[in-house]
Amino acid sequence: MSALKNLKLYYFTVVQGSTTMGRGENIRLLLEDAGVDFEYIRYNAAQWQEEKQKLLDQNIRNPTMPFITIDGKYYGKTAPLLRFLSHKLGKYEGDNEDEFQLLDVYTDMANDWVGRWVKTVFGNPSEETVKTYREETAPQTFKTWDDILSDTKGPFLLGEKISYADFTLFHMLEDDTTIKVCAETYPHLSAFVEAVNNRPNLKKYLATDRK
Ligand SMILES: N[C@@H](CCC(=O)N[C@@H](CS)C(=O)NCC(=O)O)C(=O)O
Repeated sequence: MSALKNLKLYYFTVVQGSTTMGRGENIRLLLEDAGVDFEYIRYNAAQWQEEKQKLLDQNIRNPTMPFITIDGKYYGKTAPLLRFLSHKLGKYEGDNEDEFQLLDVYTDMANDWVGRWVKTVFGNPSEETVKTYREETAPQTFKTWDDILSDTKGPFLLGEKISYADFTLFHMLEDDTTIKVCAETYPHLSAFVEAVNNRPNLKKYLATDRK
């Protein structure tokens, strides 16, 4: 784990009044689960504009948050960071090429989900957009993930072993509160959430104020 010494994670302070909403939390959950020591640096919108300019001045191309630095070196973009960190840690990345591909697929699906969900939360969405999402898109999305989880013995996407895609799924279920993940309707999703909540390091972290 020495390769991950002096790691800093950067994301916004608050998104829609929440200190956990948004992409930064995916990375944080992985780092917390792995027990990696890191500093979480939070910027408000104005600070980010200043910091973004500094990164551009250092020839960092297309800087966005979340990003991390390891010994001062910049690494960007959420899903690539999850893969990069998993690879460095030697866990969470799957055990064979089929699993690597599946995790890519699940991450892609979660990104598509983010794309659909954000339209109902940000930018003053129309009533119709919200209604369609609530009544059609969200139930379909939740059902698909429940079905995927039913393909293995669970509780995680690849079965017994947790992977980086699980942190993304878990966090999307935190962000998208359209539907309650109850055991009657979504038994596999419900068991999944419980299993993530009970990961020893995450259990401690999730009990904090998560600032
Ligand atoms: N594909 C990128 C998207 C990153 C992104 O759009 N981040 C937003 C916050 S969630 C951001 O940094 N917005 C401010 C900006 O682009 O300057 C990823 O998954 O990390």
